Amino acid sequence: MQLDLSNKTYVVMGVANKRSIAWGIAETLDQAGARLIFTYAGERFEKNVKDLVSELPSADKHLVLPCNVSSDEEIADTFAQIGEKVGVIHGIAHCIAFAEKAELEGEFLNATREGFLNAQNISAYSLTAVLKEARPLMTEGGSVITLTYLGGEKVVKNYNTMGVAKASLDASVRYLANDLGKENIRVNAISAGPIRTLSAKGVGGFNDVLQAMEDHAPLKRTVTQEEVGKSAFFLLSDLSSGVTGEILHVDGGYSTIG
Ligand code: KAL
Repeated sequence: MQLDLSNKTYVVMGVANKRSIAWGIAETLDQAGARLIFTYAGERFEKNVKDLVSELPSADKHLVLPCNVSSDEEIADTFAQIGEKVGVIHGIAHCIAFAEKAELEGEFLNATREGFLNAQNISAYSLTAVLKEARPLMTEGGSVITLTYLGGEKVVKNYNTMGVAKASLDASVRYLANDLGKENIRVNAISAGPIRTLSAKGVGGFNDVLQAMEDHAPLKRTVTQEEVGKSAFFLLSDLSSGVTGEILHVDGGYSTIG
């Protein structure tokens, strides 16, 4: 069993700022000694990510690259660069989702074809698209995680089109786990409880969801980026060597309450 990740390399996709769950995961992996490759969505996040990474204790060994996951060419290009620069990778934290604001309020029935497909494209298909390019670099086996949410399993007010995208992501995790298990590549998801991130900003009802956690979750509180980071460490490391195709709820037990 290996708790030290100093000879491992992970790709962390989707840091927007220091509140990002992806950043909580990155800090945990950095502390364990891993080498990290960060990918960001567009120019507006570049400086943020580079500044944050430069503050990590092991900043020197990490890399920061752009990757717009709506483009197959960009994904191929990013992973080609990763292959050239580091060779083998041992895992990925895919922390990427998007739905237009209009899709995140009122009735799900108002979803537009374009909004629905865009959410599926960025939030669900991107995991498969990334794994197509990452697979040839994972020659020593590995572990991949993505972030999902309860709204893909149950109806959560306002989550709407994103809920359907998360259901698709959850199913993708199971099919990808089945495809890649023979190569000792594991694929799992963390279903985090609500955390105040940039994604959550400006979408209706977020405070009510936080309050419901404090009132009804068995732990009677919300969870932190660090707690998701610790569970991500479990899933990305050898500690979870027998776990794949799983959705791990890091939500203070909220999803168990009827
Ligand atoms: C029920 C909850 C309340 C909030 C409802 C919907 C949340 C949807 C998440 C989705 C990823 C948010 C967006 O895509 C927002 C986007 O339209 C505007 N924001 C951006 O473009 C910013 C700048 C970038 C960084 O955001 C993204 N995503 O690229 C759900 C809560 C309780 C739990 C949450 C927040 C779940 C989740 O999926 O994030």
